[in-house]
Amino acid sequence: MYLTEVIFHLQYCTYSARRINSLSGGYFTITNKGSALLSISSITTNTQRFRLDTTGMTFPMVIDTPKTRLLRVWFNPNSVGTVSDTLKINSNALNNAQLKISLTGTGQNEPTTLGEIFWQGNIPDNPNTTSDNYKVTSMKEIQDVNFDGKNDIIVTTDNYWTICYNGNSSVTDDTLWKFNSRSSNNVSGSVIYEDGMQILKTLTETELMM
Ligand SMILES: [Ca+2]
Ligand SMILES: [Ca+2]
Repeated sequence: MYLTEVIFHLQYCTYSARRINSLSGGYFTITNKGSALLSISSITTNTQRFRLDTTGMTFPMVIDTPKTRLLRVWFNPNSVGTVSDTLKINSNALNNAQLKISLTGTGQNEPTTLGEIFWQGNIPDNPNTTSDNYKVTSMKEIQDVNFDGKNDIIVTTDNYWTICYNGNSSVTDDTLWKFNSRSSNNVSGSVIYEDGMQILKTLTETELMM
């Protein structure tokens, strides 16, 4: 029996063809199948075209057993053609102290037509509801919240989500954060129409304290 055994569900990730200068997430899970804490000291890539999303993350990243953690690696092609890289995950796992995942993606620069769909996704289930109406009730642009220089998008849904999407996605959607507004039968409320959602400017620390 391994003291700390790590299981990765992917050995490679192919991002396929994405619009150049877009930012698209690839998703990985790491499961600690051992009997001790898994401690990940670093996760690296070689190029700037693939980058680990470190939002809310500090190293060493500790994963309890038998827990799973989702990771996102952003692909940002800046020219036409295929780019490859290797994600290296260094940890105390006895079965694989440096796990490598191959990353491949292709930058594409096709002429676009009016009304073309740049990316799309499905509204997720809300685990706080038994029945879900996946209807989008409002959608607005928000200033750039993930610092890629492109504005992002807020969507509210009838199944009590307020979701912030990466506006610069390509092909598939990427959720930057989401907020549930239903905590019980008595405490719930969705944003039911466009005027029910207001986008505020980014608040300073002083304004937040007021
Ligand atoms: Ca549900
Ligand atoms: Ca953005």
